Amino acid sequence: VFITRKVPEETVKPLEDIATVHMWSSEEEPVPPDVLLEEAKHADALYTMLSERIDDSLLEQADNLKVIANLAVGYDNIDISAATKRGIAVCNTPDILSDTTADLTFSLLMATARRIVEAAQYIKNDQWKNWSPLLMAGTDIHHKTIGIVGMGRIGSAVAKRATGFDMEILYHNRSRKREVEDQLGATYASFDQLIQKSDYVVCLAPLTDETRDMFNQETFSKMKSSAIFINASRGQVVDETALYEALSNQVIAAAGLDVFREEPIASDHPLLGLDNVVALPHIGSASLETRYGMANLASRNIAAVLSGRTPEAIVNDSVLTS
Ligand code: 8YV
Repeated sequence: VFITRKVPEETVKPLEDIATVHMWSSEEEPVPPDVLLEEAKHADALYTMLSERIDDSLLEQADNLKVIANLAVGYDNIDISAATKRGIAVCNTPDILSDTTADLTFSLLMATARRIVEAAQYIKNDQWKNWSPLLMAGTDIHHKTIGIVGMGRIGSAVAKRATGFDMEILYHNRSRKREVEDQLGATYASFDQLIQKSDYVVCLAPLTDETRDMFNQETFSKMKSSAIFINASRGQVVDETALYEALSNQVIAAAGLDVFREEPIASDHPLLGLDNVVALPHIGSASLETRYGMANLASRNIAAVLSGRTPEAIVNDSVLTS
């Protein structure tokens, strides 16, 4: 088993009973592509992160590979059809991270609306010399309209949190979700209706050919000028140049971003220079409880496949029967 990042030792123990485990242990440097390829050529299992691209040319040389376990619910870093055609199982870590990611998404929405980061920096910079009625005045969250794009497990958990703030909930998704309509009072909207009516446009959609660049100059221009855009899914759903223009020219009011097109982003990234942006380093699922839970699940997924059992979370289950 080759693990592409340093994960907690204790979560790897069950794997060490059944396999030889190699782990890339540098906290500073990602695994170089040539090391990944060399390890992949001999490995029965790859334990990967979003940062590693697992493409057809790598898989072609990975003759022994039986399973790839991603430490993420998303798997857009892996060529699923190339893995499936070679009978390689691709596993992920769904469910366990939904509430934690929803907590972060809602925190980001609140931090952006109420200017929490800007205000905390203001006081630390010793700028708080006086008080005025509109000092660091933000915008309300309660009783506003939230539009959730991507009503999957994380989207539903965000909608649930929004009910506690008496928000009106709109959602857009590939398919209607009757349970969020019946249980949380959410209303289905077309993408255009949602972006036009929402005070908070929250993207939780996976990266697919349909969602790539779905937030662009045209979509930002249709949003309210008071709208706040929150992205906790994938950076590639956003045209960042268009977002920068929209935020600089008050086409929309603010953005809270946990994800970027190229991660990690450089400190001179234009979006970081804007006061109306709250930026986070892709920490949606980063609570200790959840990251340990995800790591244990990734190990269990690998152990299951290598022992001929059905893993708890598999993306391409057709390989189990083929
Ligand atoms: C990742 C995520 O797990 O699960 C996902 O799809 O985006 C995150 O929770 C995290 O960035 C580690 O790869």
